[in-house]
Amino acid sequence: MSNPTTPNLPVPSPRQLNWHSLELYGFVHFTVNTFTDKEWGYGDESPAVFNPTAFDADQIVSTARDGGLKGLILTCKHHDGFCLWPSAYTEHSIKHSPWRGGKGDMVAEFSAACARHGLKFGVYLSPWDRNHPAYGSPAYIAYYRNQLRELLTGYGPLFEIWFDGANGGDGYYGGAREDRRIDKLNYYDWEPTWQMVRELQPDACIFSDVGPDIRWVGNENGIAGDPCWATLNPAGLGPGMENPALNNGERAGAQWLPAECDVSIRPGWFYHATEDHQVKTPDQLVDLYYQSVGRGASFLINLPPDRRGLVHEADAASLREFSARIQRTFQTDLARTALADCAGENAAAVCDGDARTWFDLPQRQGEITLSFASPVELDVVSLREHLPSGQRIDAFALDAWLEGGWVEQAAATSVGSRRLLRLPAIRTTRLRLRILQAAAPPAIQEIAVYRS
Ligand code: FUL
Repeated sequence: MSNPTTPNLPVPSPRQLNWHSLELYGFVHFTVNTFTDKEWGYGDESPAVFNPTAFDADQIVSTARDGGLKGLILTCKHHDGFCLWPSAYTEHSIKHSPWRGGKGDMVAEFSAACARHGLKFGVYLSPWDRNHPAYGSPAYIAYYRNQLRELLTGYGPLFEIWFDGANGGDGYYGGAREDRRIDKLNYYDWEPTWQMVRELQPDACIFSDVGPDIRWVGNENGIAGDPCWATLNPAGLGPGMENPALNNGERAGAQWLPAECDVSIRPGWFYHATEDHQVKTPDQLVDLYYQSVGRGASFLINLPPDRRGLVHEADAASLREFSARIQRTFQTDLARTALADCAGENAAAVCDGDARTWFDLPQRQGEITLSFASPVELDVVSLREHLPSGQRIDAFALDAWLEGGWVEQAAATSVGSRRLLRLPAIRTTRLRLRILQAAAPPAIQEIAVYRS
């Protein structure tokens, strides 16, 4: 099933394709900040403050699993420089904390718990280090790469490496207590660092503001733009630099660089008891799901452990209910029994529920009609393009047959990995997808229909 007029569109790499299938995964922000009630530690915190009283990686990971998350990314070192593993390159780590008598390795405990519960594991290693004396000089880059090598080699297969764009400013810096600005484009010399990730963890996706595998969505609210193109032109841009194109992507972008929507289940990235009543509600999380996954991006939800070292009950309850609602909505695809037709041709591949099949429209514009044997009640439609063919659709509309005529229910632009359309509840025997504009004849993998 290959199109005769295949254009030279950017397409995802195999590792990006795997990543696209995850859609929903989690962040775990945990460090000295949890105990000092800060969001950004200055770097002068004593390791002795890090003392979770009941840390249980299984509780955290199984809470994430019950919430439908497919993986977890741990802040192994945040901006304060404190390491959750006993790095050989610094004394500023759990080695000098009371936790497990200074003999513990929290990264190892998370990695093992993820493996036990069937979640993928990823690491966050803050490039900005407000503790390290050499931050700002080339010696720090060597230190950073040494630490990264420890994480890339000691903790099993990693699915994502998270390179934060927050870079430089004031800090402790080994006692200097000063302001250190860095050249965002050149200081970190990212290419060799990314190369090391490729060598040591070839299947891991590299996240930074501008990729090379996954881009930031441009806000920390968990909301992708509409449209949200999976393509971008990252040339001349580096992590931490202003780039207004991140939220929507760039239709003519030269590189496949899909967006990840990171957001915390609470106002802060770290746990603060004062925010116990501000945990996002299941409704809010559902809305964010539609605004991230539903726009072809991924949804990265942060679950910050509390001072016990557990996901707080309020967060766990909200996540569980969110997951139950998503599961209820998407458990029955009503299109599975429909007949799919495109100008007389059988287009069954769009509604067979099989991610490996798709239908090639003969032209750049066209219609696919789903007919149901008896009326269905629906309020959500899910569309997916066949990603190895690139993002082809530029504009489409969806109609329903109501009282003897077609009535438009939704119209939008980007589809890509996924487009979820939330509609007012309708009852119909026919749906019609109209492709209005496309860069090449669309390859449509899925038209699925649900009642939320
Ligand atoms: C930001 C950081 O400054 C925040 O503390 C948090 O880690 C967030 C995910 O990324 O750049």
